[in-house]
Amino acid sequence: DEIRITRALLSVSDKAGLVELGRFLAGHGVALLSTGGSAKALAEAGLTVTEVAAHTGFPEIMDGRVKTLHPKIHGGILARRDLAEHRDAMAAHDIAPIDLVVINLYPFEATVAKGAGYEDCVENIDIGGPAMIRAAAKNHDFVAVVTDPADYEALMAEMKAKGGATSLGLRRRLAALAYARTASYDAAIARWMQGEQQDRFPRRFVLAGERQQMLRYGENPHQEAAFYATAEKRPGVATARQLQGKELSYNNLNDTDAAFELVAEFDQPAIAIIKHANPCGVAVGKDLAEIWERALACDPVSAFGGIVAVNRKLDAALAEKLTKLFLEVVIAPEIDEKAAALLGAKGNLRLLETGAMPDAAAAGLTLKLLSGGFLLQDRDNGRVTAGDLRTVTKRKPTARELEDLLFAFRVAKHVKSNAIVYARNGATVGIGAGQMSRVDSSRIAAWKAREMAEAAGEKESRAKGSVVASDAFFPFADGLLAAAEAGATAVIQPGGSMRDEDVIKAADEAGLAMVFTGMRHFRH
Ligand code: 93A
Repeated sequence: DEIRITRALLSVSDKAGLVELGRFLAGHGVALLSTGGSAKALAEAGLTVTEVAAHTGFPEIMDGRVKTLHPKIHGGILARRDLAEHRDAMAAHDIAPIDLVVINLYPFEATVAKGAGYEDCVENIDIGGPAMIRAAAKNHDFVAVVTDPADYEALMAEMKAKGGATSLGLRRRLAALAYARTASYDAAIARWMQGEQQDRFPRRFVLAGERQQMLRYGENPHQEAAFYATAEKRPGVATARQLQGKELSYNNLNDTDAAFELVAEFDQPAIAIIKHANPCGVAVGKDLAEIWERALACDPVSAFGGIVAVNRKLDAALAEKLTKLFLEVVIAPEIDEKAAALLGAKGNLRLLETGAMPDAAAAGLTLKLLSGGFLLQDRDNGRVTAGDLRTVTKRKPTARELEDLLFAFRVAKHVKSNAIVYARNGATVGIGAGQMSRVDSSRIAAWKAREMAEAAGEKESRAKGSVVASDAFFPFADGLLAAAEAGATAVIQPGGSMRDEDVIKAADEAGLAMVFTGMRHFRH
């Protein structure tokens, strides 16, 4: 099963580590074959290298579009060394065996990512590279294929240990990686082309991911898990730099994503505290430390062990306050040096810096795996603004109510359905999440507003003088009446129920101001 490498073909766009590898191979008596740019780099390092064109006797033509697509190359890679017929064909056509293929492809993904034009992207579709990768991977019984500089080390280690040979085990692992690479490469090309044609729900949908890290376990300890990054470069958990703290867990990543996407909704400074992917306190304002107090006040019990997202540079005053509470993760676009030092005292706290905020209004997709398939949809980038609102009650909301209504509705978008959110003065005061009946979510939210006020020694429920948001319409007047009873003065909801008339009548009778958004924000 061990195959000694006698001839290697190196053809790489990313030249990192190429010379070191070339030198190592030459040191093991391996003959080097290479294409234009790669050959040049190797020769400049003083290595003896044969150009593919010299080897095949056929020049690189058509701006390099055809350089390795030649039987002397593909025959050398694909020949079965154990078949007389194949060996005879090699002899008859003067084909030398190639036992190692080292390739990384034209940087198609990077070309698209930097916003290059159509022609440029097309020219960066590698044909010869994938052909050789697939050929070498198919013939892994005899040939090793390396598609990533990250794997040079493993190859060299094994060759060193085995006197210049590779094992079947390694060649199989590399072959699987190779096919995953050509698949992800073609996936990127297909996604780009579908995008160019604005085909958002194509007949064939492909998606590729690169493993970022193995996780200790999944949602539960008996589930194994890993985190993958896609080509989308949205600022957030996948692109963040972890400044300190323990390894992120599956649930940490999921909750942190929810927290960061929530604060991305707000133009003004905002803080969200998340537990089990639902907010248990959100506030907006001017000063982060002061915003924190109001976000935390919503439900300080649930906030314990929570995940905190901030949409501004995390300052020392806020950091000081954050150290007072046990938190799992803090994420922000930027973190002040002093703040980082203060949070450093909390060694286990995972601190993430993203460099930027994601655009909440940007288009994108969300994908949910079902048994035997998946659901693909536009990400919910709908954002209700004052201009979208229609007042349906006799009383119009006051300016202050209006602000809180829009705030509460934005928060409700990030609460699992059925979602009810009470808010007052730019802070949530009661959140009801994930109930099967809307009236139960209403009750829970109102109860929270009362309980938390009581626990804080306040005389009145915090729902008093608040506004309330519902992610979907109230099907009956009962949920709305529960809110009025709790002390809410204004309501925001999509509207559109068969019984809207009854609900509006009930609101008028209770003296509430109510606005319809015309947009629903279910979230499951
Ligand atoms: O244009 S290609 O599709 N045609 C080919 O025959 C071919 N052979 C290798 N691109 C081809 N390659 C690619 O060239 C490799 O996959 C590699 O990315 C690149 C290396 O070129 P150079 O050594 O000239 O920098």
